[in-house]
Amino acid sequence: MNNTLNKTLFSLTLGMISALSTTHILANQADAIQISDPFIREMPPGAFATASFMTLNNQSDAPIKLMKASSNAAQTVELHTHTNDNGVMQMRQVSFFNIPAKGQTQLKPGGNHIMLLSPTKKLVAGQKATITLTFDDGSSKQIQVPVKSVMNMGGSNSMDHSKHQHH
Ligand SMILES: [Cu+2]
Repeated sequence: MNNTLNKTLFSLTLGMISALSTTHILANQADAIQISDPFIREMPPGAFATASFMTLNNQSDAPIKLMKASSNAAQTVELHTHTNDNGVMQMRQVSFFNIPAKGQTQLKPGGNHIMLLSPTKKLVAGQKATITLTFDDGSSKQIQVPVKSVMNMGGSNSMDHSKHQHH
């Protein structure tokens, strides 16, 4: 009786170990994402928002979603994209950015970006802010992002992206 029970437990344990080792070989998603060229656009005087741009490289064999971003420099951080409605560029909040398997997603002016709303400090070129990126497996990555002044993205209203070049 005891012997049978022990054998059952033993095989159950073996089964669990092999299940774990086959499904958890990969590191978490945050480790599979490499960030290149991150920056935050310097805030023009009087602005109440700015944006961060970067390239997200996915080194894993599966697509990864960036679900959320937060920062020590802004009260609200949103994932935004641009849409072209009859020639009018508008920003829209999206629920995630997809980063394809073995591929990359570029966040750039006029396209996808991380919106920093209600900054908690003035973001001036030369400073750095922390941005935390959270992926769909719940893992997260913290990066130090330099603030840069980007001349050709000017305009007194930081929400106005209409000056971007069009094809
Ligand atoms: Cu935006």
